[in-house]
Amino acid sequence: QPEDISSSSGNAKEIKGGENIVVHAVDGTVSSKDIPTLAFPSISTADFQFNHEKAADIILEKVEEFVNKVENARLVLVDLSHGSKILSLVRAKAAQRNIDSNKFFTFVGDITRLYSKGGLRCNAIANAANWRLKPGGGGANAAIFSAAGPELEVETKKRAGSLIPGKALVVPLPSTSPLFSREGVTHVIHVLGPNMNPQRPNCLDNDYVKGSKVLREAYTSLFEGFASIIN
Ligand code: AR6
Repeated sequence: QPEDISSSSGNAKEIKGGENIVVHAVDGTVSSKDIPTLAFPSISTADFQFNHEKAADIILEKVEEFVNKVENARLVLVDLSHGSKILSLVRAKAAQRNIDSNKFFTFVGDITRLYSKGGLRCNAIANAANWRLKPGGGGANAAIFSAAGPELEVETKKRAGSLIPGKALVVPLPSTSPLFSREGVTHVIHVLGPNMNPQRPNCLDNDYVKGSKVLREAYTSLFEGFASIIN
């Protein structure tokens, strides 16, 4: 039985990955492991210094909205370590809500290695971007641009030169990108969250009325972007 990934287009493709991974996308039939999946980091909670407790509430509110609306899709909140505060908060709060654990769960791992290191297939990954949509900086942004190769910067530039806080930009990856060939990721969705770090542009100076509104908008745009590539 060949390994397979879902294909939003339904076209048959064969992607040869590193080591012994041969991935076949099949003809539209969906088995449980083919469910369109978006992996996302917690937007704004590291470099952008957004309050974790407030962010966790917003993540769950937005996740719940999405999973109640979209039938055949999964969302996965990812962070690098088992000690992740945001993952613990979200897990604890999710347990108190009525969220289907097949449609939303947390996962520990590098968002650029979810399949090759963690065995988790994700069609799309979200990037906690900067407003210039540039590689580097740190965190998820640096890791994703570096893992995707120059293709991501080229494809991003074709679509936009910058991003407003609260907005997302869907970027299809060419099959030559290692994120596609090795990990099976077909789309990166850049998201710009609210910034509470005075060292970074557009700092909201602890204005959590504005900040929470922008973080909600960011997740709405991200999940709408994801919905647009699976429908
Ligand atoms: N895999 C999974 N999760 C990660 C990874 C990774 N490789 N790297 C970081 N995280 P951050 P922000 C988690 O700082 O707060 C950049 O410099 C991290 O632990 O990436 O939105 C950009 O250029 C945290 O839970 O994003 C922007 O200027 C989450 O990802 C700025 O940072 C988000 O942390 C954006 O800051």
